[in-house]
Order: sequence, then structure tokens, then C-alpha cells
Amino acid sequence: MVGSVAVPVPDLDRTDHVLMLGANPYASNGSLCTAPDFPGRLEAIQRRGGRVVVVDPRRSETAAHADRHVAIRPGTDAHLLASIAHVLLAEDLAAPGRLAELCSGLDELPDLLAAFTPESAAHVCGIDPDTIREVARELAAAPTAAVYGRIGTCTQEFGTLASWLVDVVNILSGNLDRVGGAMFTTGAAGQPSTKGQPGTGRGMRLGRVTSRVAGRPESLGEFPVSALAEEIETPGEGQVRALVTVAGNPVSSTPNSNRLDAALASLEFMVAIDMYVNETTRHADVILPPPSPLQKSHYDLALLNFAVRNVANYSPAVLPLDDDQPQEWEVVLRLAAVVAGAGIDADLAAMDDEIAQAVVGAAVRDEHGTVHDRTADELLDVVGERTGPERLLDVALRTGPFGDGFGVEPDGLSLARLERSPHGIDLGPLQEHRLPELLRTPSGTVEVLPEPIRADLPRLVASLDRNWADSVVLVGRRHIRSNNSWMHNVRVLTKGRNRCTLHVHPDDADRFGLADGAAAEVTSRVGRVTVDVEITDGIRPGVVSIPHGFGQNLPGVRLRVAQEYRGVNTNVLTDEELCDELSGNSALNGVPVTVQPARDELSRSSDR
Ligand SMILES: Nc1nc2c(c(=O)[nH]1)N[C@H]1C(S)=C(S)[C@@H](COP(=O)(O)OP(=O)(O)OC[C@H]3O[C@@H](n4cnc5c(=O)[nH]c(N)nc54)[C@H](O)[C@@H]3O)O[C@H]1N2
Ligand SMILES: Nc1nc2c(c(=O)[nH]1)N[C@H]1C(S)=C(S)[C@@H](COP(=O)(O)OP(=O)(O)OC[C@H]3O[C@@H](n4cnc5c(=O)[nH]c(N)nc54)[C@H](O)[C@@H]3O)O[C@H]1N2
Ligand SMILES: [Mo]
Repeated sequence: MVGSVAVPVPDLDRTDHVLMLGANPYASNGSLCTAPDFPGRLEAIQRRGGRVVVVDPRRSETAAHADRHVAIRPGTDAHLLASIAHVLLAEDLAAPGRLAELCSGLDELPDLLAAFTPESAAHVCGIDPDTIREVARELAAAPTAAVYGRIGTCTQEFGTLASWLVDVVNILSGNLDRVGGAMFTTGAAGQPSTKGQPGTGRGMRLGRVTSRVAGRPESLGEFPVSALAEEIETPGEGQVRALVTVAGNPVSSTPNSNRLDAALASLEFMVAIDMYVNETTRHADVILPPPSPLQKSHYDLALLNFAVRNVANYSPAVLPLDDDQPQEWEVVLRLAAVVAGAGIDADLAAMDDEIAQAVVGAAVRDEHGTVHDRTADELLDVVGERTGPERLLDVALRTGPFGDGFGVEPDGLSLARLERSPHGIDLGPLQEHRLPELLRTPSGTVEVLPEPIRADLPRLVASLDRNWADSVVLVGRRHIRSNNSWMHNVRVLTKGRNRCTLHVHPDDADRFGLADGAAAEVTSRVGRVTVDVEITDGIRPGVVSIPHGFGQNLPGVRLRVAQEYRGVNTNVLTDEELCDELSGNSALNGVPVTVQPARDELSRSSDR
């Protein structure tokens, strides 16, 4: 829509109304939206008279604090949002304001969304039509509002359309790019929309190439991980025979774990950069250990670009490296040298210099940048002794929107300035009216109807006729004391009652004959797990929930604490063929399952 990776975030500190779907910041503290004390900022909205509306099949911690909780049927957020957009349009509540001029394609929305009346969406979403109308009217009536959708809305069958519709509703309600609405962060470093010609560009292309076996589309140079197992298994030209994992545990985190697990075992070669021997790295021929996080400096190049204030924070390494211990970037660079054919003894310092030359060269060539009239050598001289990522960070900060421009703005940002500011630098609240300068689309407009979206909409319309109420579906959840798959070896974070339980509504427990604390067997198309039952009315009937990242008790794993934990891997159940067709992204939520009492408690450990 805007032509580069720019995701608007809710202006939490100034908004009057948040409509949040598929996110539980009381556990996660947010996602693609960075805010210290996210829950406190939500409560501040309520204290100043605003409202928080949460759409979630579970009464999550966040939903429990909300002014309104809408318990949606999983996988149907796109239908709900399309219907909200429909109400805004049909009731003449749409007020895009200045956005009308900046957008193209808006006028086509009424026709394209005509099928999504509250009545037709209601039976899909399992929400009554009046609630949909009220949610839409409240959003329109609020002086400012922001719609925010995350993991629950994007990792599902209509995930891309749901994410698109979040932006559509923000546009129709006039809230995109204005104070109190959904705003674009101005990142101090590494933000594509602060480089090159303002207001126009080449735009984004999806699916320039497709994956070999299933034809899944590439996006930003990546294939969806749902294609990985088949790419390893399927013989022929281009078959994946070697794998490098860096800070990833795909056997735990990606769908149909058992299939990927078997596929990794069939590789000719695998190397992992990781500090643990876990579900994934146990398949590696070589595990290269990174230094401790305390031995590494940190600047969050990714998530600071989605912060609710413009900020820059740098933390230096706390502890030194041991003698002969390489930095993690040196490990990665050496692997790159080997893969590129330069050999194990390649001159890393020379490679690092080349990379810095390339990065500074690009900054110098940017005729809209602050260092256009300078030379790369001159700038690298100013950077001085630094090497590796810190040198690149210094260049990015200095040539970024708050940078010192290598002397042009003496008070501007540089890494040295961040080093002198151990608490970080607050660059102020988000700025409105970053449109149209932020755009990098060929048309120079917010392209409201990108072609892949238009082509995918009929799939959403067709699904209105599906019999949604038929199956029991599985969703995930997060807990504040767990981080994906890798905090379970820390005793202080895992002690206490089992948190890897199957949440089941009391009506469903009756229906399936499940008792609280007993074991249930959950089966999907691809797998089965045996898991402790926790009966709770905090989940919608017809929906069950298991958190991801547990189940470390596999042969070969060396995680003493985690292996003892009474958890199961929910991604044994998620299905690599159940994807959002448009992106190929896996539907981790809304997976059809059957549930029954476990035949045998002992089967728990033998489920694999
Ligand atoms: N403590 C902790 N913090 C974390 C993480 C962690 O593992 N632990 N992980 C980090 C990472 S990698 C990320 S990406 C973020 C994620 O952060 P969030 O995006 O906030 O994700 P979750 O906390 O998983 O909340 C997702 C919610 O979506 C609901 N849901 C499931 N299916 C649907 C659906 O179909 N529709 C709707 N509307 N809701 C649905 C679930 O019930 C759940 O409450 O958190 C980050 N922070
Ligand atoms: N069912 C279900 N599945 C999910 C999700 C869900 O909500 N439901 N969430 C999805 C999401 S949002 C995400 S982001 C993925 C996460 O998926 P992954 O990124 O695959 O999983 P993590 O568990 O975060 O794995 C991190 C790995 O990095 C290692 N590690 C930690 N620190 C370092 C370091 O400094 N250097 C190196 N080299 N390694 C390090 C850890 O030991 C661990 O092996 O999971 C996804 N999977
Ligand atoms: Mo994530």
C-alpha cells in the first residue's frame, strides 16, 4: 500500500480509542509495536476517558481489562473488519479527510466489500450483527482511534487480507497518519522509507519467484517456512540438502513439526548458531555457540522502527569476550565466506571493510540524503576505528533522519552520542502527515487496492458460505514467563503450575467428556498430542488453546530443566498445508482438531 516496509502503530499515548484484534500485550508487551509498559499505556487510555475494544476468541489478560471484549470465531477477523468497513461506508460514517486525496482505489471499496453486511459477517464470525455495528459506530464516533491487529490476525487463513483491512479501516475512519490514530514511526536508523526519493519509488512486489515444489510466493526475498520441509524432501534440481539456522528453532516454531523434524534428519549437512542443543540444533553436524547476550552490544534495528515514540537506544556489551571467542557477527561472516567459496581462512577484516564501503557508498549515492556531496572514504575516516555492525550502525544513525549528517547537524545522532546516553534518546512523539513523503509507490499514492489483494478478495467472499460452526479449532496463546521456545530451561521462569495446558470451555469439556487436570488427546490432520486439560470459561465454545514453544522432551535435546517440563509441542498439530494462500504464511490459529479424553496417560511421551 505504501511501497516499503512501513507499518503504522497505534499512537497509544494520544489516542481516544483502540480496536485491538489478535493481540495480547498484557502477555507479549506488543508485536510490531514497541512500547515500554504497553499495558500501562492501555490503562492510561481508559483513565483519560477513552476505550479499549479487544477482539479475541479468548478472554485474554488484555481482553479482561478491555471496555469491550468481542469473542470472535478464530480465522474470521478479515470478515469482521470487512464488515466494519462496510458499515462505515453504508452508514456514511467514512471520513478519510486528507487521506482521500493521498489514496488511490478508495472509490472501489464499497462495491468490493458489498457482500460483508453485518448479517452475513455475523454468522461467520459468531458475533451478533448489532455488535459489529456498534463496534464500527464507536470507532467512527471517537475523536481519534487506531485499529491494531497482530499474531492472532496475521497467522491465519485470511491473514494478509485481515492485515490489509486493519489499514483500510484506519484509512476510512481518517485515522491513518494523524495524531491519536495509527501513525508511522520515524526510525533513527535503517528505515527504508527514510531513504531515496520522497513520495515515490518502485513499490513492493510479491512473488517475483515462487518456491520449487508448492509454488509459494517469495516476499522480501524470503519463502514462507511452510515450504521448507517439502523443499528438503522433494528430489530434483534445487532440492535443499544443507541448512544453516541462526537463532531459530523451526522444529518447535513452525507447523507440522514432526514432518520438519524428519526432514532435518535427512539433510546432508546442517550448521546451527545457537547456545542450546534443542529440538532443531540436535540435528546439526556443527553447533557454533554465540556469545552471551551480555557480551553483545545491542541496537534494535527492527523494532525501534515500530515504536510509539521516536527513540534510539543503544546498549554496549556488559561483559568482555573470552580470548579467542568470536563475536556472533564474525561467526556469520566466516560462514558467509565459506559459502561464497572464499574458504575458512578468508580475511574477515577485508570483507567487513567491503561491506562498510558498500553501505557508505549507497548513502553517498542517495541524492536525497544528507551526505550526497561527500565521498565514502571521507565518511569512513570520520567513523574511525569501529568495525562490524557498530560501524554500520554509526553510518545508519548519522545518515538517518535524526543524524549528524557527518557534521552537517552537530547535535544530531551518532553512535558516540548514543553511547553518552545510556538511557537512550527520546526523539519525541510520532509525527503526523508523514504521507505523502513516506510513500515509495510508483503512483505516489497510498495504493489501497494492491493487485494481489484484489485477486484474493473473491476467496474471502466465497468463504462467507462455508459452514464455519462445524469444527472445533485450535489457537495459541503467550504467557509473560515464556518466550517462544527458549526460556523453558530457566528454572525461575518455569516453576509453579503447568502453563502448557489445553484451555477448554466448560460446555466443550462436557461434550468431550474431559475433566479438569486430566489428560486430553488432541488430533489434527497432521498430528496428535496428549495434554493436561484446564477448563475455563475464558475461551469461546468450539475453540481450544495450547501455547507454542513447549515440548522439549525429545531424544537428543540437552535442556535439563525444559525436558522435565510437562509441556507438549502444539506445532505437532498445526498444518503446513493450512496457509494464507496469498502469502503462504501458515495458519497457526484456527486449526481444525478433534478432542477426546486421553486413552492412556503414558501415551504423553510417546506421541511422536
Ligand atoms: N512473554 C512473551 N512475550 C512475547 C513473546 C513470547 O513468546 N512471550 N513473543 C514475542 C513475539 S515473537 C511476538 S510476534 C509477539 C506477539 O504478540 P501478540 O501479537 O500480542 O500475540 P499473542 O500474545 O500471541 O496474542 C495473540 C492473541 O490472539 C488470539 N487469537 C488467536 N486466534 C485468533 C483469531 O483468529 N482472531 C483473533 N482476533 N484473535 C486470535 C489469541 O487468543 C491471543 O490472545 O510477542 C512477543 N512477546
Ligand atoms: N503455534 C504457534 N507457533 C508459533 C507462534 C505462535 O503464536 N503459535 N509464533 C510464531 C512467531 S511470532 C515467531 S517470531 C516464531 C519464533 O520462532 P523461532 O525464532 O524459531 O523460535 P525461538 O524459540 O524464538 O528460537 C530462538 C532460538 O534462538 C536461540 N538464541 C537465543 N539467543 C540467541 C543469540 O543471541 N544468538 C543465537 N545465535 N541464538 C540465540 C535460542 O536458543 C533458540 O534456539 O514462532 C512462531 N511459531
Ligand atoms: Mo514473532
